[in-house]
Amino acid sequence: MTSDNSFLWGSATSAFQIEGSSQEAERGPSIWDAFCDIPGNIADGQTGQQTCDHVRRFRDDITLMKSLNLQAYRFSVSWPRVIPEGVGRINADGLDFYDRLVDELVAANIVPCLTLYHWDLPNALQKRLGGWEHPDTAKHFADYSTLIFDRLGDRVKHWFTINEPWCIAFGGYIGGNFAPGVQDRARGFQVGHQLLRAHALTVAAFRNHKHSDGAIGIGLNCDFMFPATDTSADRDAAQRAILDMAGWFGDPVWFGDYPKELRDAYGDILPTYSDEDQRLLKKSIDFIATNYYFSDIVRANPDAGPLAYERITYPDRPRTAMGWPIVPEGLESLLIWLSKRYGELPVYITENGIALPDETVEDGKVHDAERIEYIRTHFDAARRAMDAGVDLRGYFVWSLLDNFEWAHGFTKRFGLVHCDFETQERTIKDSGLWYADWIANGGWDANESPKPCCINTAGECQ
Ligand code: IFM
Repeated sequence: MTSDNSFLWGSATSAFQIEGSSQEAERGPSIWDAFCDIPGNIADGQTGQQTCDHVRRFRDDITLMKSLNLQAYRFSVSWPRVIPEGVGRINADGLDFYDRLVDELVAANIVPCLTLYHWDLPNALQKRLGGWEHPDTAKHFADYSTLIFDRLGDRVKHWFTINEPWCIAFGGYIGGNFAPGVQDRARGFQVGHQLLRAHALTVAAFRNHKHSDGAIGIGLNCDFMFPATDTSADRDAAQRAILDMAGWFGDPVWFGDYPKELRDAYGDILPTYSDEDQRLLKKSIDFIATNYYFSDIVRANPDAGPLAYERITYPDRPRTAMGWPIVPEGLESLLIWLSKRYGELPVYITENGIALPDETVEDGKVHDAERIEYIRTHFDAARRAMDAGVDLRGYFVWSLLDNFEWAHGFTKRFGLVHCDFETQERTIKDSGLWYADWIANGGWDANESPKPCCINTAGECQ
């Protein structure tokens, strides 16, 4: 993504999670607004109406980014803020907001990295077409994306089409804990299929655009899977589990089709691409972008679903407030796996971070030593992957601000900066101060070897 191979230290957010819908630059409703309106869907009954009120406070938030010494900021554009019904009428105020945001980032010498879709589909498209299940939604997405290329492409050179298609398809249509709350595997596969078509159409539009002098990719979320034992049965099962998650979306955007293992296991419920779709999908990424939070252990089990594997959570690892085990070496293994499979392209870690319980502001400070430890051990894991040959070009800590954590509402805090959702007061946490120093000091010390991970795949200290 960077033309000169320089490394970007950044942080990330998304539109629905921080912007609020304030009167200024008012947005149309998204599927997440509709989902929040159904009692029981969001842990604390909260909504995305105000969140961090970033639309009105973005200048102050850029000042905070400067205090953190961020070199890059990854944010998403809200499709329904720009085109309230998903097609047709453009909300000039909405588009202006992103124009000003990008201008101010550039003026602050912070590289704007733009995600076109982070889960907030215009609800009008859900109601009228059935959302991502309908092939026309992919075309409408490419048209909306072209509008953004037209308006911002002179200044934005770092693009992501869709953030975490796995979460959209699996969480929204198989698990059902995300909008729109469906539980049906075949429909989940159809949604994944159309998301990939949307990505491919958008990348084709980008590559034919007058502002195509940037780079574009898709943000994949991948847990890593370590085999439970060193038997070939468990090793193969772990590979199938990785393909089920990372390969579901990673293989099509590089090879032009789903992994054979998925096709063999799922059969006809996995849709088929036309020749034209395959042509557009193949090599439709300029870099690998991955979001990493944790890993699991995998065991072969012929009775456990079509791919015959079972995921087991680490029994003895410390856990985050999300209940996720802390497995830094999984990031190292994931980066190596992705790089080997997908052409040794440049790689970006587009999200990585931790939610902690009970964070409070005392005397203007938030002491979050566990977050510093989490981030530091993951930075070291990334560095080991670089030493093993991965062409890593950037790292975006999730998240700049505490924000609306989807079905968890405001109960999980991921920020480097604490946000009081009543007063909107921001407080830089100890981790934010630590990260500012880390960036100012140039990241890993060139003379310092990253610490080896002392914990093996069984969770024991070696
Ligand atoms: O907050 C989310 C983000 O929107 C997508 N990736 C995972 C984060 C933490 O759950």
